[in-house]
Amino acid sequence: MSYPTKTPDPQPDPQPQPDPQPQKYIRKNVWANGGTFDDPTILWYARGVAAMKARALAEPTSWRFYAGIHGFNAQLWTIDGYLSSTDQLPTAQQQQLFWRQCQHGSWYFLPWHRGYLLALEANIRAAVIAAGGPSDWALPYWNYFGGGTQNQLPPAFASPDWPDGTGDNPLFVTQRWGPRDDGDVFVPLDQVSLEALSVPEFDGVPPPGDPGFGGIDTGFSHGGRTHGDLESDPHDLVHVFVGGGNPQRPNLPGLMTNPNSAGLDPIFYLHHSNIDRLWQSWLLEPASEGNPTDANWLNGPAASGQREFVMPWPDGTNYVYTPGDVGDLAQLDYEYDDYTPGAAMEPESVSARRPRRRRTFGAGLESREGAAVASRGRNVELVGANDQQVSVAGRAESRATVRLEEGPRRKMQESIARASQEGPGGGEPDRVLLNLENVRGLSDAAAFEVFVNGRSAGSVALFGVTEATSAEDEHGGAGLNFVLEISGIVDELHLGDELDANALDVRIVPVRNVPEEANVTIGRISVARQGR
Ligand SMILES: [Cu+2]
Repeated sequence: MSYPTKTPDPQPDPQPQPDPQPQKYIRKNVWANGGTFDDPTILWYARGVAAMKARALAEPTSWRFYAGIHGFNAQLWTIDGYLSSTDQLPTAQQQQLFWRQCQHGSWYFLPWHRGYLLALEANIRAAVIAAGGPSDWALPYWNYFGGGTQNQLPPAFASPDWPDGTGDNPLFVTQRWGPRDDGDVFVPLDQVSLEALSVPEFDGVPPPGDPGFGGIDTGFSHGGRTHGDLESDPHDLVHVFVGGGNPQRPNLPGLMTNPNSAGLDPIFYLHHSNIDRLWQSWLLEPASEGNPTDANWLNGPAASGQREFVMPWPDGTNYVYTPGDVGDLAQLDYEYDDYTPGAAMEPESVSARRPRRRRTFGAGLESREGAAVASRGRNVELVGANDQQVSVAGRAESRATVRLEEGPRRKMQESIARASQEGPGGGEPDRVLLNLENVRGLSDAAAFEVFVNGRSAGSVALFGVTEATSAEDEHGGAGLNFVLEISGIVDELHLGDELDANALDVRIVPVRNVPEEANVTIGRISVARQGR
């Protein structure tokens, strides 16, 4: 399909219009003009960031106050040089209202971050205008999938200097170590994918089922355990590949690597601008079922007595919003210049190497376009699990055997056999999901690729794991859960008559060094089927 580059304007109406359509701000690709300070959008972003950075921490429109809205950890900020003993923190009331708000592991992930970006953008724009800059300034996005060198950190962010050679480039941070922890910052395209965009449901089912494109139904969730499909890949992976870890100090994450420091890095907002753009790309996919219509999503957690989503606006007022307020881009004051998810994925990308169900079966999502699409089954059954905790350390692979129970395995195989023999009329085969349960550890930078019977099932990044491992965490330190769809792999095994073995062989391969001291463990590895 083709993607519109712009929302079409409504047809001219012969009747007089009381309110003309307000002009939209256009968010553009940061690489459109080479990603340097020659691009006025980037230059003015830098000046706006500098203005926010010049404000005191306790000022609601300061750079650090905004980072604290996402997450805050005094120890981490102090080590990284963003908090000193002379800083006055916001009052307890201010902190309770605004700070530690970010929504992860939740169906609120996308709408919360959309409002966060809107407010940050409004603050930067106000600073830009105050300095005599363009009144239509809009936040750019970093589309690492855009082809060519676009997976590299844009040059304006990579140098400590302004274009005139003087230091203090506000877009530069030292704690950005990249995927190899050596300071070379890029997104390795063989570890990320756009597979989330082919998931039809916004809200999925809790583990061990598919968490859906946008995440599972939760209340206010500052640090949820199970991330939605887009949140896991590419969102989490890009965070930890950009931030990396300090090679001199194991377990010390780059700013982007930990949710409690990510908002301090100016590249954060361009990454999230791209994630926000991909939400709209997904809505434009024929198979997409659209945003939730459930009142609990539309009205947000405040409707049931929990915290509200609220941002400090540049004029001193508060911007309070719900997911329903921000779910439809047509109702907002901005749009993107392009909704193509990724122009040129490298041929060696994970998604190209990974077997995909829609290629294996004629009854894939595409062939059902236009037909009355019955929503897919949401019944989940455990098919099997390994029998002990798995440790991951260094660069060494870890191995586990997942034994499959006779009954559920046969049901799963029968549904696949029916679908493959009868083609489009054979019904939707079971989806098969690999679960990494209770993943704990002290290195948010850790990332690994997971293989099932020698085939790549995708990569996961442990963004948020340190917090999820702490006993003070809202889930008592139970760790994170990861869900990888392995339907395509199981289809291949079925077609190759390799599925009769009563077990699957799972290999966990670190894509970067996992410090020994981080004690990264996977509580259990299991396989579930999801169907009718
Ligand atoms: Cu993020």
